[in-house]
Amino acid sequence: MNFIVLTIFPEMFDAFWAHGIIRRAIDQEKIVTSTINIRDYASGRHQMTDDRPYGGGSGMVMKPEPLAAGIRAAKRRAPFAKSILLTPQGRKFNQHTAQQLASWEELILVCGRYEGVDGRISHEFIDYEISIGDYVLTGGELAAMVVIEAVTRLIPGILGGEDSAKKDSFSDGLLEHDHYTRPRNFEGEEVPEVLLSGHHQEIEQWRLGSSVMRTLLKRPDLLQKKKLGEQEIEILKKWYREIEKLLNLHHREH
Ligand code: 4FL
Repeated sequence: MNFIVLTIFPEMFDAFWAHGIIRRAIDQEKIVTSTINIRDYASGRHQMTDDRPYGGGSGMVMKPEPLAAGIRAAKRRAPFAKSILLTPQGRKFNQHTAQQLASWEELILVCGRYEGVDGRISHEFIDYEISIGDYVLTGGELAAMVVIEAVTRLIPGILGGEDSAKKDSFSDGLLEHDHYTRPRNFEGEEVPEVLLSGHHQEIEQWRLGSSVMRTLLKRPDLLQKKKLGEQEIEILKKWYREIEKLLNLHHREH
């Protein structure tokens, strides 16, 4: 995958490229990364990249010429690239979008600053607009990093375990199960016995139960959307019966 980032702060990406999974992906030549400084394509003594909005109002707008020239330069480096603008107005980014983007060979990520970019850029130079959530940042740089990291993790051969990405939260519509490591007793709380048993089938059962209940408690919206399997329905029914028993007990007392 070839990622090209257009930004007025290319230095923000230096640390990002240099660590962890991104660093490893670059070293293993699974991804190629570069930045284009939008200011390099701005003209005039001050190389301004923003200007006051037509029609008045507060805030600044990113000028179209430097962005267009920067995107054209990126397209020369990556002729088949799709160009993505990071903006609060974009489609909400999720794991599914990450999977779709991972199937492209080349991506140009355009980081807006200020109040936004000139409308003619979004109309004529951008294939997709992506938001990472309903909040406002001062620029698209952090959003671009989020997208690059989520996509890079999905490239085959990058994660330690080949199937880790498949077992991740969201990939099957459920949250991950609880995880435990040593020590067995931490400040009075024990690791669930079954995880020490070595019975792989029981462990898998327990993990599915943990996933389903965690999702029910923390993200019920995910369960509503998901098509539940037979095992998952059984788990919910089991807990439903437990709750009913408790309620009946209390009912008798009151
Ligand atoms: C981009 C916010 C993507 C959320 C300001 C400039 C943003 C953003 N997702 N805020 N770009």
